[in-house]
Amino acid sequence: MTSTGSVTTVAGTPSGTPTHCPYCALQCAQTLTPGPEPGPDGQALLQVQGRDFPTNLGGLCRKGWTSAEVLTVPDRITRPRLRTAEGTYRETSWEEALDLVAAGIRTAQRRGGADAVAVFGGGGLTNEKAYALGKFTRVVLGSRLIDYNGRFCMSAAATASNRSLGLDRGLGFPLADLGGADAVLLLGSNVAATMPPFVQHLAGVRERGGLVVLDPRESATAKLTAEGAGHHLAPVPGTDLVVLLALIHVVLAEGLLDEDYVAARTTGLADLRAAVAGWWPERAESVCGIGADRLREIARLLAAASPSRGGRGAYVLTGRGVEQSTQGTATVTAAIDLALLLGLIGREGSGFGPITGQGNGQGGREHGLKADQLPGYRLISDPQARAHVAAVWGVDPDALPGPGVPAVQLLDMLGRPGGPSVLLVAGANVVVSAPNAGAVRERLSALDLLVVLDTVPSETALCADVILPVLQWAEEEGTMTNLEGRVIRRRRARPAPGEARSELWILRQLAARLGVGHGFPTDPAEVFDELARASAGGRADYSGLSHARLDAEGPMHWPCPSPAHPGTPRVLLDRFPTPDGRARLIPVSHRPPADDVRGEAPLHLVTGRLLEQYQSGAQTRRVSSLLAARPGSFVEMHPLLADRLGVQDGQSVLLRTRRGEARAPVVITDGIRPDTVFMPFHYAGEGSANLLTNDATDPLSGMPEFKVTAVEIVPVAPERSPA
Ligand SMILES: Nc1nc2c(c(=O)[nH]1)N[C@H]1C(S)=C(S)[C@@H](COP(=O)(O)OP(=O)(O)OC[C@H]3O[C@@H](n4cnc5c(=O)[nH]c(N)nc54)[C@H](O)[C@@H]3O)O[C@H]1N2
Ligand SMILES: Nc1nc2c(c(=O)[nH]1)N[C@H]1C(S)=C(S)[C@@H](COP(=O)(O)OP(=O)(O)OC[C@H]3O[C@@H](n4cnc5c(=O)[nH]c(N)nc54)[C@H](O)[C@@H]3O)O[C@H]1N2
Ligand code: SF4
Ligand SMILES: [Mo]
Repeated sequence: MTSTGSVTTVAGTPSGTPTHCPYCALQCAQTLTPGPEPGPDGQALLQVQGRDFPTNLGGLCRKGWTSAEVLTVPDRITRPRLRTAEGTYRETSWEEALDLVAAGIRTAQRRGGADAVAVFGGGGLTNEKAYALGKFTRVVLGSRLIDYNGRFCMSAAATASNRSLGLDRGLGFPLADLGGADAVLLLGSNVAATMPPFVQHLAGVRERGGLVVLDPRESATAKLTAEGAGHHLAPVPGTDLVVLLALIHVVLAEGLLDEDYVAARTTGLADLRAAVAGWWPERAESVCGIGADRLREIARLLAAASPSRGGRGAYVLTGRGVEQSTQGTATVTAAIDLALLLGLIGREGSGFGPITGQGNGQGGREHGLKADQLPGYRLISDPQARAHVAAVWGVDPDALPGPGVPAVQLLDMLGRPGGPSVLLVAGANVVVSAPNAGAVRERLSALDLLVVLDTVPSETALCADVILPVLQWAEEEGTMTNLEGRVIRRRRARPAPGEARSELWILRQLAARLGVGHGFPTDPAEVFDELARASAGGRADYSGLSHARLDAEGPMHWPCPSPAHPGTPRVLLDRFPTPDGRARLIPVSHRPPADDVRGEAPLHLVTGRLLEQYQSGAQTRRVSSLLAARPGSFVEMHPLLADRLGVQDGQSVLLRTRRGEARAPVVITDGIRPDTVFMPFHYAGEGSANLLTNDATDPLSGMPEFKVTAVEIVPVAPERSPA
């Protein structure tokens, strides 16, 4: 066993079930083997080993190593549950639970029409489950109201990529390509904590001094720039777009652009030039707080890495730090503009890409969980797309509903006059992870019927009238699409616990009760074959893939339009899928965050992740070693700020924003700007960060403003310990 920091690798190729980690989009390869110990359910506990794969190179992070524990947590739900009049739950049969859900749906739709029932999906669901859920919503419910937690994650990057490049595949190249570059610009991404094995791909660029990290905190990733490995820029939160406009300004003013590439492969240079003319570095400095000379230095470093100036290549990558903002699409657009000016996109050894977060955040949007999309990344408003998908589904195109609304808006409509009165949630824990979570909890309680499909009693499941127990990860067959657009196989290594059932079975049962007796197969391979047909000719074309082919030939990148096609590791090499084949340079302008950091709420609250916890914590707070490592919420602040507020390390503070209040202990660190505090969002209860966050959204993508909130902090008198 070798260990490099938080990544541990096991040599050798053990026998067992080859599959991938349940959590993030890196989808590290694992081998699961039954161990000698029986679990609480009498089945052998699984042992996890890292397996060699291009993204993780055999490594796993601490969450991956401990992932098997998620399968046997003590409060795993194994039978359907109904809420009782007393507000507790009783177990029931599938018959009773499904009959009740179907009756609730029928009653709601009789009164309020098709859109009286809404669906909220998740980016952790397999492609097969995501596809079936999208089809169920459009065909059986006939409702337009479906969206998913990927809206909170990838929507700004997807909107910008589609608009500028005509395609959104997350990374358009294999991750391993980063290894050869001279520069990597990481915009608001903390991969050292969020995808630890990713860091191996940054070794080359760090050796050459070219890693540039933009983050108001000295994150684990920012620390990787120390000792000559690169640069950490800590902007005022919410001013990333100004940093990018200044970098573009310098590239244009100093003639550092790749003129041939820009002339041959893009349009819009004149407008972009005009838009950035006013963002000379000294003016940018006054807004973003990063020195003008440093901005010039970074622009020159990136330009020198461009192949057009003799460099080995450069990458511009975005994370949630810059995307989860009311100007998320604009900021990603500027990142793409910069990459285009330097001639990086669609060129081997260079590139641009957002780093997809959830295990299947990519596949979820490709196969129909997003309000405006049909399978194959087709637009639901496009008549040709509707005709194609309707033919595969055997329905009249006119019977398909139109586009729905983005997640934040959908949650806000619940239980209001004219809004949905029934909600089905599969694969999300919105009362912890949605912005302004206090208001979301209220909306859920205004519903006539809330149905949550989950493996555990998450905080959202505990708001439900009906909880349906599902299969997860090592209990099911299916496919996932990772951050590189690589389609991989998820394989079963353990029997279903108790009476838990796959969503595929549940949707088939509900469809039958609602009068649709066909079109919902329960074999994932069969669902995949239909999904492949539905995607044929679409942007995300999977029609050359099948479970059998992926098993025989290994993971493959989409588009893969025929059984003989080898898949497409690198996209956009020859042309952009826009009407004229060119990428668009798009001018964008800076707006400050929706919350005003002044007066009553004078500090910036930024939120994000810890290595040892995943998302809402529904899974990882139930894994004993992860909970022990990170037991609860906290607020990180600079010693200067702690002094000013008069608080000590470990002391509790009250945080107040326009949305609500939270309480958490202080952690003092000098790795953060003195005008900014940081909270992880993994926790429920009084330390829940999303009680504070802003549900204002980006007008183009619907992405909420998770990352920057104006906050007031008040010390709470230390409680006297009982005598
Ligand atoms: N351990 C762990 N790993 C995960 C996850 C998890 O929950 N836990 N979730 C997965 C998912 S779904 C996702 S989306 C990815 C997310 O992966 P990342 O994007 O790497 O994660 P975050 O911590 O949300 O945000 C990254 C950084 O943005 C910074 N930031 C905050 N505000 C700003 C700002 O205004 N400007 C800039 N430039 N930076 C800012 C934060 O300080 C933080 O360090 O991680 C995936 N991997
Ligand atoms: N303040 C703040 N808030 C944020 C963010 C932030 O950076 N800051 N990041 C946002 C981002 S990027 C994301 S992706 C969201 C994620 O936020 P959530 O939607 O809350 O994500 P998870 O905690 O992954 O929830 C997944 C749920 O699905 C369950 N589950 C697992 N497997 C299955 C399955 O196969 N089927 C079903 N039906 N259920 C399953 C899990 O037990 C869990 O309850 O949070 C967002 N919220
Ligand atoms: S980096 Fe992501 S996929 Fe890899 S082991 Fe950790 S959580 Fe799992
Ligand atoms: Mo995410």
